[in-house]
Amino acid sequence: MRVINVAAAQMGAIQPDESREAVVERMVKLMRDADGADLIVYPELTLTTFFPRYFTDQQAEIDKWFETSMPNTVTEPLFAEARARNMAMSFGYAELTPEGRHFNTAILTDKVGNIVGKYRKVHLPGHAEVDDERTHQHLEKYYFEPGDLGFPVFRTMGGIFGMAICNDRRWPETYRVMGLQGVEMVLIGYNTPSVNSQRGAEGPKKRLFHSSLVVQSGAYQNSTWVVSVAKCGVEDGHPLIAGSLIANPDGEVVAVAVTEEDEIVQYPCDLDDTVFGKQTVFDFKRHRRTEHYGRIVSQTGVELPPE
Ligand code: CDT
Repeated sequence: MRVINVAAAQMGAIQPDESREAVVERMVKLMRDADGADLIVYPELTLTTFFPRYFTDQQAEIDKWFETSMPNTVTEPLFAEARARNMAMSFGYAELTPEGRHFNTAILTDKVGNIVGKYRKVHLPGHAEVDDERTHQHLEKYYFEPGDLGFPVFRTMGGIFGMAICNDRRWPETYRVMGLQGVEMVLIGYNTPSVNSQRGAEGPKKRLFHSSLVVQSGAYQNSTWVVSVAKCGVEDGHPLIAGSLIANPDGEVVAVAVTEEDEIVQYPCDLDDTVFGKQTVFDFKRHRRTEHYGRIVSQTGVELPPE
């Protein structure tokens, strides 16, 4: 048995004027609530409101949402608490590199607070320019460039861990690239608006269904644990779905959030539960037929067959 006691730390709304210090206090409280956890996982862009809903062309206004180093003065108390509790952690934040590049990033630490993994969001949803046809803006393509690190996995705590961020969870390629590196637990944070900005009839029920569907199938098809963690509630009038969950390597939901607020969803995940699926139906080496998968990497859009 290789049990990792995992706490999915769902976070309720963060308002635009809420300070990073106040958010870190909430994160520390969740850490205390997750007593006994080996690993705590927070959402995408944990430290601020979901700012890509706002447009500004002022660089200083853009950059104020970003962290230029990690850990930094504001997050140091979180790292200290994690170290004191011997708890590994993962959280998302907006990263501004010394070269001036902007990424939607997540990190993973070991149990003594060292950063052992970094991931930069690859699949950026939304749009790069203000679109008045939508009920709300989702300007991730304006604020960030696509991640440049691929989908790496990291050995820590006796297992193999990977990360993905929000929209990445909807793409089977995300899980498969990590599955091909033997991933045993995928950590995902998200901010998903409760309503489709281009189809008002698509509300929270369907959005929660899709969120769970993709995570469960990613888990099953790669025989891996998946921890999927929301920032939710109503931010500045904009509702975000909750539904944080932990899926086992059979694709079953073993623990799920019941509120739309700060909440710990905890489960003892045995990494050895990934072995059976990886050695049988999803033994990639025996069963994959890569000679037929060329289109997956040679093509982005659809190419219709000849009429
Ligand atoms: N944050 C994030 O990636 N949210 C997207 C919303 C898609 S609608 C533009 C998601 O996939 O949940």
